[in-house]
Amino acid sequence: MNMPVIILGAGGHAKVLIDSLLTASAVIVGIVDPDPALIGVKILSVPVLGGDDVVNEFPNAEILLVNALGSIGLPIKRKQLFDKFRGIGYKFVKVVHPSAIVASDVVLGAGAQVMAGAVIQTGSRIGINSIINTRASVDHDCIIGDHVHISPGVTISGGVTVGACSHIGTGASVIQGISIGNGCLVAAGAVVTKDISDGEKVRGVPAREFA
Ligand code: JB3
Repeated sequence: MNMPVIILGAGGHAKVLIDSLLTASAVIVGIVDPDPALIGVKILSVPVLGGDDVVNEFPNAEILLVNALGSIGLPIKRKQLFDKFRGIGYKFVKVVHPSAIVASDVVLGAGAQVMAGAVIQTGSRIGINSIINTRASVDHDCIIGDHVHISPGVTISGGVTVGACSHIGTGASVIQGISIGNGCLVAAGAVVTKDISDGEKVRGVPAREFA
């Protein structure tokens, strides 16, 4: 990474991303966050500079962005933030923690984030702005769509498809060959053994739909 970066958001996910970026010797200019009470606060030595308007002070050809807004449900706000800045020409950097194992042929979309201890096996593709969180495992030939959050400790077996804007909760498991639609929510700890349609929410073992 040879351009300085700005971090969008000053919460828990930001802290983890900053740690990863500092490990990779990235130059971090600062953090932006809408909460005025955070101005001047430092996260791992990186200061909060102000709100999102601060980004506009940096030409989009001279800075890269990191979307540090996480999500505990559907990643709608995270997608909106990404789209807002991408729409005015800013680029999002991929973040891959040095301890992650990513097979050589894996394709990571713009702004994809692969956190510590994650494993992504050969033949897989990760969409733009998606998170493969701490110690999650995505096995061979999986297609993970755009703006997806694969939470910590998730296990996804081979040949699984996850549609755009879906959230797979902490510790969930998905057996081989399953297709999960767009905008789906898989609750923490669920075991998915059947395909899931667009917009469906499932939980439990085996996973079943809930309202
Ligand atoms: O489970 C794990 C390992 N990580 C979770 C992550 C995936 O999602 C984490 O525990 C949290 O549940 C969540 O992380 P996140 O988004 O960092 O949550 P939180 O600690 O609540 O911080 C969100 C920050 O984003 C707050 O400081 C908000 O003010 C800020 N924020 C909200 N909207 C925004 C915007 N920042 C910017 N720049 N722009 C916005 O529009």
